[in-house]
Amino acid sequence: MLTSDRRGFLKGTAASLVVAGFTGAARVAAAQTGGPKMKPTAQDVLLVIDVQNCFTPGGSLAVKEGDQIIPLINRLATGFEHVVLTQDWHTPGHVSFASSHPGKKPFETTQLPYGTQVLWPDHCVQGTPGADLHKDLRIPHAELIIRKGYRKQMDSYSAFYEADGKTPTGLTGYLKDRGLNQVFLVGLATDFCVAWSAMDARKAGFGALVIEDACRGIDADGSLAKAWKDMLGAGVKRIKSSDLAV
Ligand code: VGL
Ligand code: ZN
Repeated sequence: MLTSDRRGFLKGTAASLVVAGFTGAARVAAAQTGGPKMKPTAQDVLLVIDVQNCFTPGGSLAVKEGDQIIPLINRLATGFEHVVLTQDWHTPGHVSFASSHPGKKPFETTQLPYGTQVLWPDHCVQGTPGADLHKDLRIPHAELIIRKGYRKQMDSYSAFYEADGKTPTGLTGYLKDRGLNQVFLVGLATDFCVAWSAMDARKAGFGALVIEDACRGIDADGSLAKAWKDMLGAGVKRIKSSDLAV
């Protein structure tokens, strides 16, 4: 039952709760799935991270089951007025590529001026098919595509700040200018670009919720468990698509 008490308890949660207009049957359905669902508002934005050919099966840095989330992302997107996409967008010979460091292999690390860098297979090179958004991604109403990682000497997992933690991509300003204050994240990879973007969203003052079943991770060396721990510590909320009324 949605007593006023329960409403009070839930007041701080994201998005608006679908309360008014529930039929008896809908109310029961909501109760069975663990309570009322969140409905995205006009101040919420869905941030779709790096759903690109390189990160899906057949790509050079393929994330396991990376293509399986695409139908879910397409459906979730219909429930959001505002959607922003990102594209990992590296120069040839990018500093994050193992091939740019003689003697190094993919998934090893190296020290760079901004910190420890994991070295990757070549991926998402500007203007190549691998950098294209996946052909099954269908979000025609997306309002912005933000590219990142385009400086040869600096990586950017995050959609908000490059790997030095201070060079802005411009997304913070864009969202603030448009009055958007809360970000729902989906896409690839949970433990790298999704996690860094979610934590930086908090750092920039936004609410951040990761829809976990609409993400897939790389999980190199325990990175997935660490990413969730770090995200929760930064105030990122971990939700499921079934928590949303979309
Ligand atoms: C990503 C590794 C390297 C990602 C991008 O999208 O998570 N991961 N570049
Ligand atoms: Zn990259």
